Amino acid sequence: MTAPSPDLILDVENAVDYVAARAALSERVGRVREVSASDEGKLNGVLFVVGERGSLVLKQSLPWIRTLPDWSLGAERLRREVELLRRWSGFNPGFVPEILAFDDAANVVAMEYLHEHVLLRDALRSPLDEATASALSERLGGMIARAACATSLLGLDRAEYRAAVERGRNAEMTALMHDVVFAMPFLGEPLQMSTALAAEQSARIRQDEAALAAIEELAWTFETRCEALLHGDLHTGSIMVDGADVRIIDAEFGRYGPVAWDLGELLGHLVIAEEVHAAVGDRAASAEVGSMVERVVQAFLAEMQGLTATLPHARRAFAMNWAAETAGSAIRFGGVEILRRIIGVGDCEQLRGLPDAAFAAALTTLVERGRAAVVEGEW
Ligand code: SR1
Ligand code: MG
Repeated sequence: MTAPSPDLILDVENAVDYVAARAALSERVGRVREVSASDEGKLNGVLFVVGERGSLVLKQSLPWIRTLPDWSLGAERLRREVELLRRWSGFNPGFVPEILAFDDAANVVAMEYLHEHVLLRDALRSPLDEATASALSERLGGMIARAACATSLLGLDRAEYRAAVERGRNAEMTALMHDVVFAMPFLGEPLQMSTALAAEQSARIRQDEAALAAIEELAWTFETRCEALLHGDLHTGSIMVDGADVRIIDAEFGRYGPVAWDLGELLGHLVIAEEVHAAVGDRAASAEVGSMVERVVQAFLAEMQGLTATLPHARRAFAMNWAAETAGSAIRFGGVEILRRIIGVGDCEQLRGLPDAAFAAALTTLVERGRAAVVEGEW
């Protein structure tokens, strides 16, 4: 059942008045020249506002999923996103867009408009040069390690950690992510990408006892391990890049959870990009993106080495064992992320528009690799 409509639903027309009524926003943009709506973003509405003096983005959460309006979802998710982005900017300065204002009555955040940045998912559609692939891998792996250290028991004392876990609960969004990643795709729910081939692969996975048992275990870990403050949905559509400059967006799933989920979701999407290039015969681009999978993991481990260098010996030994174990579990989480994008409601935008033969090749290979990652812990 759809939730009642809120008083204000921002659109390209009323956004002009919305900005004009708020001094901090109107001073930034001046007289508004153009407002356009983004068609990205499954959950929330996003408007780009460009004025004579400057620009900004307005993002609004409504009490339903934007692309699935019959699906109710608490609009306060945006407050969680704002909190998480503010928190992350503390240990990852420069990795988060500037937050200009948060309106908790209308659930609207005004943020810096990153004109030059594009989604990493889109950047990965073209071949990356070696220097950019290398710098991006280093930044992304390092960023995940810094968040893990700063918000876990490695960086907080026990009382601080317990309070942070308590504050960081995000039950509704955790339940949504659980359902769309670990449950619905494997229960035969209607497919988003309803091609015969996707349906066939979905039926195969649903009869694969080894895969289903491994996914049960991952769902358990996802729900019960409150290690550190996660972004919670760190796929390549939640990361904006300009060359090697990285900005993290869409943090409404932020919560305490297993670091391997953040790392693994990212790795899974790099593997998807790798296989899309392979399916259209661009081997060099495929190899370059493929190499980022290992490079992100190495950067995560290297940053963990640096960050834990001054810890007492035993704690450091534990931390590095934990980091290695996290890198292993990330492959498994990456596998389930690949599978759910292909056979679930989360959708795999990267495969859209591929010629039939390339679509079939990418889909089949990705299901094989996703399954191997989940069951064997290897891509
Ligand atoms: C209802 S589909 C929700 C998915 O979109 C977001 O990007 C998240 O990945 C989530 O799983
Ligand atoms: Mg998102």
